[in-house]
Amino acid sequence: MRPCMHYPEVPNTNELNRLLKHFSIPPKTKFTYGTAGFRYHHELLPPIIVRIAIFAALRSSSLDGEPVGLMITASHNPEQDNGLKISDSNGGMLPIEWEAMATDFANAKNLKLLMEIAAKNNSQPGKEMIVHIGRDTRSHSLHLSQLAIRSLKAFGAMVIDHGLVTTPALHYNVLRSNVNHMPNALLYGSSGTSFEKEYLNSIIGSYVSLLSTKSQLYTQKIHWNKRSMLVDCACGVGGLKVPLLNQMIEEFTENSGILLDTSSLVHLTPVNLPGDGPLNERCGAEYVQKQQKLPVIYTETDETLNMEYVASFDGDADRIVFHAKDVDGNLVLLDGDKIAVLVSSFLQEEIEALSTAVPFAKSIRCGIVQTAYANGSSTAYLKNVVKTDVVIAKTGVKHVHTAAHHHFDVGTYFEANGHGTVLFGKKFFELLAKAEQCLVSTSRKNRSNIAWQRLRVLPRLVNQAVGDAISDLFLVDAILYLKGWNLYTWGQLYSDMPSRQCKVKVQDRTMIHTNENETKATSPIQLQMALDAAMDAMAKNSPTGRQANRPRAFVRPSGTEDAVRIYAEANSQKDADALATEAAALVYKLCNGTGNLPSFTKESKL
Ligand code: 16G
Ligand code: MG
Repeated sequence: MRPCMHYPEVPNTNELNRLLKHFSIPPKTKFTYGTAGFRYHHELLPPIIVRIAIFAALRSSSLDGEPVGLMITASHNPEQDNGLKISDSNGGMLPIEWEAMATDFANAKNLKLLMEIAAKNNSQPGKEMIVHIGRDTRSHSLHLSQLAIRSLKAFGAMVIDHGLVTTPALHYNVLRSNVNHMPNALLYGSSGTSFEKEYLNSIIGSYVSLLSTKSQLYTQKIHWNKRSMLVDCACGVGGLKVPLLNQMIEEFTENSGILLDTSSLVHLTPVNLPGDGPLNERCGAEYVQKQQKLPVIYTETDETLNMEYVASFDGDADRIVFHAKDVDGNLVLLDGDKIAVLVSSFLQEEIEALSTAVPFAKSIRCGIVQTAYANGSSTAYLKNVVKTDVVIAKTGVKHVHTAAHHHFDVGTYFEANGHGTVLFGKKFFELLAKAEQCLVSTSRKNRSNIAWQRLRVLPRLVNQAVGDAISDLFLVDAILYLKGWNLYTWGQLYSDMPSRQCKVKVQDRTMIHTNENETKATSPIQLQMALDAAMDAMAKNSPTGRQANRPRAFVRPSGTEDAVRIYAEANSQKDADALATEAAALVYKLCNGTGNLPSFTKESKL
C-alpha cells in the first residue's frame, strides 16, 4: 500500500522528443476526451499516455503545484480496452473547461505543438508539478503506467506511484494530499504519503460507529440469518482490497473500545477476484445492471455461496449495485436508483430527528441528483414519498457531482448504473457544530442525540471526492442494519417500471445533440418529434394515466463508445422493448445508422 516516489529530475527534452516520436499518433486518428477521460483499445493508448501525462503535469503547475492524479483504467470496459481518468487537485473530475485542451494534447504530434497548445491555454511548466498515479489490474496497465511515469519524469514532474488501487482510492489520495480542499472536520490522524490504509480505516471506523447507534428506534422487521455479503469484484482491482476488509473491521472493533454486538458486523465474501475470470465479462456491476442478469461466479470455492445479499463492483470499483436471487432463481436488482432512495430517506429522517433539538437543521437543503436514466418510479418515489428535491443532470460523474454541490447542502447523487456518493457542504458542518453545543450533555439515547451521532460519522464514511463502491457498500449495509431490512424489504419500497437499454451505431454520433439534462434530443429536429409521437401513441394505450407511468424514451450519444444509447421505459417489458426498438429504428433512419439494428433476443441484449 506504500506508494513509490519519483522525485523531479531536470526536464529532458531529448527523452520527451524520443517518446513523442516513438509513440506517434496513428494516421487518420482523432482521440477525444470522453465522459470520464480517454478510453480505447489498449494498443491505441501509448501515444495518449505520453501526451496526457504531460498534460496532467501542466494541470498541476496551473494549480501552483497542487498534486493531481492519473488513473490507468478503462473501468467497466472489456479487458482489451484501457484508458486514463484524471483526478483534479480537489479529488474531483478534471474541470470541463480543460477537456478541450486535453483533446488537443492527445492529438498533438510533437513537443513544439504541445507547448503551443499549452501557451494558448495560458499554461506552462512550473517548478512544482506533482502527479499521483494508480492503475487497475488489466494486463497492460503496468506497462502503460510505467510509460506515464517515464513521460512525467522527462517533463520534470514529481510522481507518486500508488500501484494497484481503485479509482476512488486514487481520487482520495489526491484530495488528501491537498488538505486545503478538505473540510477541516475531516482532517485528522496520520501524516505521510500513503493515505489508502488511513482511508479504508476511516470508512470502517465510521461504519462501526454507525452500527453502534442501533437502538430500538427501528423495529427489527426481519432478522438476518447470517450477516454475510457476497462481493462480486468483477475480476478487477476491487478484488485486491475487499479481502483485507474483514480483518480491518475486526481489528478496528477490538481496538476502538466501541461497544457492539459483533454479530451485527457484516462478513464479506469476496469472489471474482483478479485472475479468477475475465474482467467485467458476465460479472460485475455493468453486466448485472445493464443485462439484468445474475453474475457468473468464476471463483472456485467449496463453500455454498449465499446469494441472498450480493454486491457487484465494476472493474475499477467506483460503481456498485446490490442484488439477490429470489426463490425462483430470478434476479432482484437494487441499482443506483434504489441506493439513492435508501440513502436519501435515511438522511432526511436523521436530519428531521435532529431538527427537534437543533432547529437550524430545518434550513439544510437536502436533495438528490439523478440522470435521465433514473427509473421513473424512483423519481416519483423520491418526490412523492421521501418528499425530497430531485434535480436531473447530464450523464457522467462530473455533471452529477457538480449539480449535487451546487444545489444542496447535503446532496446525494446516484446514477442508475451505481456511480454515486453523498456530498456534505459547509452548512452541514455548521449544523454538526451547533448540534454538538446543544447535545453534548444530553442522553446518548435521546433521538436527536442519536441522529447527531449518526450524521457526524457520515462524511468520513462516504467518499467526498468521488463515488466509491467500498464506501457505498458499508453505507448501504449500515442503513439496512439500522432499519432491520434485507434486500427484499428494501426492494419493495417501489417497483421499477420495466425498461430497456440498447445502442445503435451511426456514421457520426456527434450529429445528435440533446438538451441540458439529455431528456430530449434537440437535433436532428425530426428525431425528437418522432420520439414524442412514439411516446404519445404508447401513452394512449397505457393502463393508467398517472404521470409516473407515462412511457418515456430518450437517446444520447455515448461519451465512452462510438454508439448512440437508447433508453425506454413503459408499463410492461413488452412495451419498453417495443418503444426502445422504435426509438432505435428512428435513430438508425434519421442519423445514418450503420451495422445491425438491436433486437432483444436473449443473447443480443445490449
Ligand atoms: C462513464 C462515467 C459514468 C457514466 C458513463 C456513461 C465517470 C467516472 N464515469 O463511465 O458516470 O454513467 O460513463 O457512459 O464519469 P456513456 O457516455 O458511454 O453512456
Ligand atoms: Mg468504473
